[in-house]
Amino acid sequence: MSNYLEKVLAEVNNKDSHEVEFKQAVAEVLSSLKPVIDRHDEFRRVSLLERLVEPERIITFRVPWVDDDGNIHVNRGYRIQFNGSIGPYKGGLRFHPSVNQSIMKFLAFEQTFKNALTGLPIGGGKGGSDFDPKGKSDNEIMRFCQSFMSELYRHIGHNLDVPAGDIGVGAREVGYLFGQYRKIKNTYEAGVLTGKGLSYGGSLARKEATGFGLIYFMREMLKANNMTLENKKVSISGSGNVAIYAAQKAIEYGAKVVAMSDSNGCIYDEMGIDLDEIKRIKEKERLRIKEYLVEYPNAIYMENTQGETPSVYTVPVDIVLPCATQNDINLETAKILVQNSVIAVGEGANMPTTNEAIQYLLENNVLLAPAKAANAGGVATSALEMSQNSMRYSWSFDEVNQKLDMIMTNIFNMCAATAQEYDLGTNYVAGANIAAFKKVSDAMMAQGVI
Ligand code: NDP
Ligand code: 2IT
Repeated sequence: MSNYLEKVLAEVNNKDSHEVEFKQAVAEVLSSLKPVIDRHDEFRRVSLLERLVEPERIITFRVPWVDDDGNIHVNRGYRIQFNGSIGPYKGGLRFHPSVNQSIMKFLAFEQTFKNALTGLPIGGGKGGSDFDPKGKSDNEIMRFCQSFMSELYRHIGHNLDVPAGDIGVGAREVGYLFGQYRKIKNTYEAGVLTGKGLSYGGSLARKEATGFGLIYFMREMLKANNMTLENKKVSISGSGNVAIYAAQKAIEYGAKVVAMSDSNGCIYDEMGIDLDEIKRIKEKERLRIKEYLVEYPNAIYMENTQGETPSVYTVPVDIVLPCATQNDINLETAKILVQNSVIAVGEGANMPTTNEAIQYLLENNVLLAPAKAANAGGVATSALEMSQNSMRYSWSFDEVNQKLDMIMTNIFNMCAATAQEYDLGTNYVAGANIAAFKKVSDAMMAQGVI
């Protein structure tokens, strides 16, 4: 690493020493940037990296709500407006008990680069709460969302900051959030949230976009290495929004999805998983994945054990798609994947692979589709939703899907071309980091020291 990069990284490590995930995300990006920083001393002269790692604004707020028995609870809400140089802050909301400032900052930092890669005019942001939606009634979810928006509304707007979904936040939650925003502001500002329902300004194909986009990226990455998805065995960590639609598109391309998971454990179905049954269990009934055994008693269920490799990564497959949460694949897990001769890993989740595991996978010639490029289809389609809202018009499913495919293909080509330009072979991780950095830094340089 260059002296300048090392200095900035040391400052982050020192200033934000308790923010483990944020430090990890910054180290991952900065460690790729040496060739660019070495060529351009002007970044150091205007303290560009120091500004790049400091969020423009961090908002935290109290979220009180009343459960069905009349008990009062208090959660913490966040919105991190990380970098607005390319457009309004854009990024999802995560409701999960693990949410804290470090996780919010890492997600908003990653989002800044991801959004730049889409080529669309969106800056980077993220938000959420340590609220746990599991086991809550529909009314409790609604009251929580209303309380959350009663504070968030003053910080967002279609030209300012546009939230969407992430873990624990889907169409139901976005609906309640939008309703409360509309009520408080007394205006129909459709483009203030994305991932909306189709009856009130949502975009066709937004629900499918992150998973489909991941597979479009994977298709291009395999093609560039003379392979296809046909007849490949796939395991997918998670069974939420990203996991389900990644599975659907992979199956459409002739792959066989043999394993999927939730936070409790994994199902393995040698015959290929019945995705309609997964949709019923997870999307509709919001049950545990173990329920799959009721219809398919011949499938195998493996419960996760605390501290041990999640079972979904132990099954023999060609392609692995982590679509659950951060740091799912550590070095030990990466070694298992290499032992099992996995060809490719596609990151549907944000930062699912630790930095040591990334290194190990790349050294062992596993093709790695990095999150900030490979899962950008969701936010890209959110930006298409914003376009449609501005036009007061909506495109057909095919039209949106075609645009998504083109965007993902462009992103892959950009990562590959950048890797080639800097002599990095098939290191698409560094390719994505450098390509994204160039876009964000160009916009920041042009706008002066702010
Ligand atoms: P969902 O809430 O729909 O699904 C999350 C899935 O991950 C569930 O199956 C959940 O299991 C599982 N999971 C396992 N372990 C954990 C854990 N420790 N914390 C949280 N979830 C866990 O979320 P999404 O599918 O929307 O998001 C999945 C990943 O994709 C996240 O990393 C998100 O940031 C990323 N992403 C999402 C985008 C989107 O458009 N939604 C866009 C780009 C990235 P269980 O049911 O047991 O909770
Ligand atoms: O991580 C992500 O890119 C998302 N959760 C989607 C964000 C969005 O604004 O659609």
